Amino acid sequence: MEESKKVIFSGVKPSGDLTLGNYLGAIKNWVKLQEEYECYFCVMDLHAITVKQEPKDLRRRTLEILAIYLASGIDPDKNTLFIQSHVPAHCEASWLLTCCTYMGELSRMTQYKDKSKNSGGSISAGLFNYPTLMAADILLYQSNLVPVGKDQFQHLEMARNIAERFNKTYSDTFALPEAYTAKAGAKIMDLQDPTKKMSKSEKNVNGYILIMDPPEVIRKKVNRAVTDSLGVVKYNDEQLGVKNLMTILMTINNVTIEEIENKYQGLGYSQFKKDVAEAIVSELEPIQVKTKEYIGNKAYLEGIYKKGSDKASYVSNKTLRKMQKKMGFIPR
Ligand code: ATP
Ligand code: LTN
Repeated sequence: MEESKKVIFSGVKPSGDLTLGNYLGAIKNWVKLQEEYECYFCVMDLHAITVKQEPKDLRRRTLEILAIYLASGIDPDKNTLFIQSHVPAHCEASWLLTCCTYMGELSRMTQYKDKSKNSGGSISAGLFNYPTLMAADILLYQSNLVPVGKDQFQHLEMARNIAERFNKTYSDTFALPEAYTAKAGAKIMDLQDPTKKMSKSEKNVNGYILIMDPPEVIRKKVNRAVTDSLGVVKYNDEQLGVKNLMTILMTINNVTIEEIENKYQGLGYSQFKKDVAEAIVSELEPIQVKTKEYIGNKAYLEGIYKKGSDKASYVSNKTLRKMQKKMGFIPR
């Protein structure tokens, strides 16, 4: 029975403190999937260093992300939770896949184009090669589904193409992964510029809400969120700021567009914003309390990531050995 469960792989990279976008677009959905699937949830620290990181911040954030996974309700007994750099197969497989990937396809990636614009001229080769490491993460576990926000679809498509190419060249080796998105929360936008996604790498702190932001900061940021002068709470592309706040409310409170539009008819934005802020606060506060408890218990976290990397190493090495054998490497 256990063997027949479909496999899920996903992760967040510790390149900044996690935002409400990461929570609603990714982590919150994982919690719902853990009963039904065989899940691997990873902290993608190797992906974080594609842009410059302060070592002590990387260390702190790596453990904080693991604590946030647990605090959000991901059960370490039902899922494999681990840190990417603890499983060397990811780097090894990534090189093999790099040699099955074309420069042309890598250079078309939107994330690469966006991030290289902001890197001040010195773009690491890692940033360019990022999607092949991501393909390795996914393919090593024979993943069927990858729950990610919309911004990652292009990378996932690429992982699928690489898998198909490898299967065709060397015979069937990888399951073909598919993106999995929940209906709501797939893309939470920046509060100051609702044409771009909420990102932990954004310079303007008012653009994002962090999972660990104190309640008064959350209230202030929502209150300052950009809206418009129309004064009606309506879900449409003319009012991107309002639309984004509605998406947040829908995702957290599980309500429909119509319910929100009806409730705020004739009320303007002030009450609406207050309610959005309270919804966020009541969703995040219990997670913040638990996250702090887990961070205070390093030995417990260590037990989880060690057990996780043992399991992940075992599973991923099986696939890696197959890849090596098929490509013509002498078995060790
Ligand atoms: P950065 O902004 O530094 O590139 P990121 O937050 O986009 O980081 P990750 O930390 O790797 O990148 O993202 C982890 C997950 O969170 C991915 O599945 C991604 O799709 C999702 N995610 C990130 N931002 C948002 C957002 N604004 N809305 C919905 N999902 C998001
Ligand atoms: N690329 C993703 C993070 C990431 C990931 C993965 C997500 C790295 N490896 C494997 C799902 C599966 C991002 O930037 N959000």
